[in-house]
Amino acid sequence: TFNVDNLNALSDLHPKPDTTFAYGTAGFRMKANLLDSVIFRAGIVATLRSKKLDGKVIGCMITASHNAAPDNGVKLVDPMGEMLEGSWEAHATTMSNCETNEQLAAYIHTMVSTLNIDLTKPARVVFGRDTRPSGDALVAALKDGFKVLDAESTDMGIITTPQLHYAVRCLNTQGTPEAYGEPTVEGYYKKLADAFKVLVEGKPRSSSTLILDCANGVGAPKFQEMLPFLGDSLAVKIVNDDIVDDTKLNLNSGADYVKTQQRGPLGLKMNSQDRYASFDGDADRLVYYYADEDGTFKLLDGDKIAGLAAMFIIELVKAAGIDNVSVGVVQTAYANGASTQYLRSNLNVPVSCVPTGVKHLHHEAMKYDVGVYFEANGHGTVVFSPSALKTIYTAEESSPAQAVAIRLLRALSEVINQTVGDAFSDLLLVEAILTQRQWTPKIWDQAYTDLPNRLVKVVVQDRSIFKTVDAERKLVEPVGLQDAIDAIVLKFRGGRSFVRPSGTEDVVRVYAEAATRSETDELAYRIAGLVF
Ligand code: 16G
Ligand code: ZN
Repeated sequence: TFNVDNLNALSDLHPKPDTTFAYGTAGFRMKANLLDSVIFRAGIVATLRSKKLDGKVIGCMITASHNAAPDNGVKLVDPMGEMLEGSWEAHATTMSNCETNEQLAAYIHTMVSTLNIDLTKPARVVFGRDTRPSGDALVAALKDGFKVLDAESTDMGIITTPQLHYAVRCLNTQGTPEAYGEPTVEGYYKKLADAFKVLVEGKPRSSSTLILDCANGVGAPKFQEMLPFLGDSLAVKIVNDDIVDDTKLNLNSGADYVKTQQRGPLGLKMNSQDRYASFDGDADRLVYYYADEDGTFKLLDGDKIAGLAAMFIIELVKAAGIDNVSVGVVQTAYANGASTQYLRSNLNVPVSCVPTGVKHLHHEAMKYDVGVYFEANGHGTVVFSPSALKTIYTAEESSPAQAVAIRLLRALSEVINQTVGDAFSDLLLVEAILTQRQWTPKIWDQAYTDLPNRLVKVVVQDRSIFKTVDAERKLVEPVGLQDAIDAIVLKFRGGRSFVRPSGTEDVVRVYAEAATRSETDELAYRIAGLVF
């Protein structure tokens, strides 16, 4: 089934530019005009992965998330909707860097023999893309990649990243006891909306308006498409929904802008009556915010969402009388110190810290019966173990209060996209909890007060010399630098700071937090000075 002439003919259509590629924490991501060969070859990797897994469906998502419009990228999705396994990221990297058709053919042969891939097995792939103008041409390259080893492919068109993850899991679990849902966007909307309706049933709707900034990305048309399924259970006003003028994508808007700038989208007039939320360009990140009475901007980021979700789930587990179900929260070093303190001391919930990147958080969260994980930047979800789901679905009520808690827990497990962080699903989760509690964002915000924090980028000669341990909280190389950092941090009240090389940009990031704004800024400045 592997015809080298066929490979050569197809590969000639997608020549490799003079660039070195790497499958990083967010897949391959760069200027779209460099991606043609990479995406063609990603199609081959996806095909091989599917054959290796006995024809299980593999997903390919063409997106560059919160990056600017000229960028694009590709991520592969494993059968249960999770990120591609680590060892295969390395294969994708090697294949993307083969210089000639001969090298490419040789590497395919190497993979087939070392990984024992049976080429007579079928391959099935499903793919989608965001709204970027480069998407169409890159889809064509991907399809050529599928032709190399005859993968059977399904095009889901323009969709959000989490919708693709959802579809992959649905396709691979259809007809099994773990069936996840209908593998269509309509199936996705219906599943989320039905669960949401159960979660808000009988509760008065908030009189304030939810204003939803879609970063002029795919979240806009897709959330619009979900609204009829939600009916009158949720009132939303969508803003930043221009996907025609592609220069507007993620521009001065969206979750990344709001989180990093600590302000609302440019041009959006905020008032203290309403609540606000922002998606990023592929709708896998969510942040909330509001304006205080005096007009001060207040951010409710991924840490705040994790705290809200953990609080609600812990109380439901207790009320349902299934205390044997363990709940845990997973964060990264970027989590605000006040949020970690709140989780540990107020909620008494175990908190683990892992390196940046969704796959680390997801993996760690699966160690709990119910694992809540969020990055401060708004990417996160909740995962339920099979045994937790079994307990939740077989629990028997001995009081009306217990019956309510069990019903809500079941609906929560349905409204949450357990495959990956999903802005739609997380938004419905937050709205459900606020409605259940009849809380305003301000009441939600009162759980704890964020310590002032500052994130600084430092451009260095060679970021690969920075080596971290302890979930990126300590540097072991360059030798001596951590001692210098510690000595400075000690001088600041409530001081905390760490330095790590970025996984997505050619920079080193410095994070600092301290008791006051000015002390935080000074701390960040002094640590950055050490790194530079
Ligand atoms: C990637 C990660 C994101 C992380 C970011 C950090 C995934 C799907 N995405 O975008 O979770 O926050 O990288 O970037 O894992 P950095 O290494 O440049 O700080
Ligand atoms: Zn994203």
